[in-house]
Amino acid sequence: MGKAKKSPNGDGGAGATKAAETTEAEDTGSEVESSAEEYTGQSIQVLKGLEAVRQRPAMYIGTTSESGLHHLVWEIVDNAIDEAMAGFCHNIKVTIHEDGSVSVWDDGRGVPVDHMESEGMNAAEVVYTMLHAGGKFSSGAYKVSGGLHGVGSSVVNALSKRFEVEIHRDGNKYFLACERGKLCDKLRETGKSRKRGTLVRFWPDPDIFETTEFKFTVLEDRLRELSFLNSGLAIVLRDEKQDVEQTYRAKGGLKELVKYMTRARNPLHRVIHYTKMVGATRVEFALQWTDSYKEYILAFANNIHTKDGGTHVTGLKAGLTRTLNNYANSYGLVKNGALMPTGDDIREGLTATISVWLENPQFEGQTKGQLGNSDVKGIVESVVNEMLSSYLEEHPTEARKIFAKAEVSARARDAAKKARDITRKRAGLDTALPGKLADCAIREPENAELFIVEGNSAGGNAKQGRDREYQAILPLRGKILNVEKAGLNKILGNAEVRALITAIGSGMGSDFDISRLRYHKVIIMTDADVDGAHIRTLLLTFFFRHMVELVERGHLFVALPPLYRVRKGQKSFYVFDDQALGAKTEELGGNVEVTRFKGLGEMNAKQLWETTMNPEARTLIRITMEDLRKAEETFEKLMGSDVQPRKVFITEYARNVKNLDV
Ligand code: 2B7
Repeated sequence: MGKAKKSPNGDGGAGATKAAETTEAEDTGSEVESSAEEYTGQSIQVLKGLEAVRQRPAMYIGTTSESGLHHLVWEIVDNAIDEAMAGFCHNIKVTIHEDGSVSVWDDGRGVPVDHMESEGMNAAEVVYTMLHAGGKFSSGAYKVSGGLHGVGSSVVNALSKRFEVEIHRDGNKYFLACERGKLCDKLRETGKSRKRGTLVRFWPDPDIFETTEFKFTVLEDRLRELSFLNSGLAIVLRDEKQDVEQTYRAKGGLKELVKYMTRARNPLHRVIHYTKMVGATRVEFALQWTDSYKEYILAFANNIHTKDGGTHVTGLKAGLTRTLNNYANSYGLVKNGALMPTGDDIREGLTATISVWLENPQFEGQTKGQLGNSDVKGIVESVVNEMLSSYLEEHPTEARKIFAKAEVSARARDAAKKARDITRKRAGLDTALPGKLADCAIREPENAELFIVEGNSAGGNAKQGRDREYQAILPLRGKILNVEKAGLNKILGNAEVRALITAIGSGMGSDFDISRLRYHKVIIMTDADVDGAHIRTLLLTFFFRHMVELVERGHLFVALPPLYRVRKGQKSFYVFDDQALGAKTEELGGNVEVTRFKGLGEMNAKQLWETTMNPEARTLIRITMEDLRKAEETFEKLMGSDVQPRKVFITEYARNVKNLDV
């Protein structure tokens, strides 16, 4: 529904009907749409009246699917709601009939039936057979309940194979009928009546709609909502096919809507509910805080749910913040050094509804789901401020509860923020390099390598054996923390982990920044034993959790130290597993001296360089995401209480190395 609907027939008037006839005679149909060249001013002229609606129904009701079908009901109901808003109608009844039609009855004044000189037609006929008859009948303050601004009735008529109106007015009963938008029974008096009101019944045109079956459940939700929005109005929904009937009536208006919304939660107080007129604008709001952490704000403008908020919602929020801040200040509720709750803190646990009525609502945004009238913000803000301040003054107990809730939220928010700040800071923004890092000379990360070495003695050997030009050594003492189990704060409290993060330089988690990486090769160098495998798994888990990009970009490696040295005479060979040992021994013809390296510390600096650190001879394994996932899986095994699978894994993992060197 948009302003676009006005354009094809904006001038309205009696001519429109004639033009509609012309259109039908020529049956321009879809040609008009498909041929851009023929889409001239003249063609546009031809597309007038209700025939235009039939040719482009989607332009008027959005779609011809089920939702478009139900839209027909809303267009009619909107007129009844307008009559209720004007104060003349108290009952609306919507009936789904067995023959597939829907009727809407309201007990308002009844559509006028006088002859209109200007149109040469009866007023009721004008209302139902001409586009844009709406303006001519405007009388109340809010002619817009969201529909087609009074054009709705004629649009529904155009899209119905049959359309009937019965008017009860001035003691008489009147009737008119149309087929596919064309008047077939001119308005006539059909008898006396002691009732007042309008009855519209229509049969949707199956040539237009994909489905013509109305659904109770679809109608139900909106009618209930309308009853909350129009306090006191009784809306009956009846389905003759299923013989079910439902009455919606909310004497308390939005207050009852809020109660309905918080029915499953624990409210801190009774619903706060106010209504006020400011000039021609009516503001109604209802509030209730519960012990939940969520915020629910439901907003309406002229009965339309503004799902994307808008100026009324901004005004409500501003009013809430201002009022509660003022209240806290005047009662000295915020102690020295304590935090003033923010708007978000104040709205934690709040369920609120706001409904505004204005003469000219502007619906904005992609789906027109946002109220745009800028003056509404200030109006709502001051209404909320005025009403809520006096509520707080008069209800000190409730006021304290509401404020206490906001305070708790403020403290929680502050604690969360502090934790985040510490994380950021610790995660590498403090750039002082750790004391135990033996850094390399070069500053170009592309060629620099960092060896993470377990234990001090291995660390010492690595420092001596390395090429200090481009190789840095970071010895880690003892087992690094089990990052799986510890919280982030605890992890960052661990000096070893902090040294690691700082040395690598790129930060961690969401603050990870690859451009600050200090070494393009980060190499884990641990013993070839069970402990070494364990610490390696812990490190891999840490990287997976907090620096996954390091792995994704291929910067993480595991160094593979030899397991044995095989010596024959003056010659030494290093082998990496039992299989290789057998092969080598065979090759050398037996009579060899075999040394098993239990740890890196058993190798001297020269041996460490020759076997594990020298790019010419070493074996590095680039860690892949797949490896990380495996480490992750095996982590369970490692950390579990079951000893056997742990042992099996460690032995396999430590030895089972493929994808050699880089
Ligand atoms: C803009 C047009 C559509 N209208 C009136 C008066 C009352 C009235 C209506 C209506 C839907 C289903 C039953 C005004 C407004 C036409 O002008 S439409 N009631 N109900 C309705 O459509 N219900 C009216 C001023 C004085 N007397 C009557």
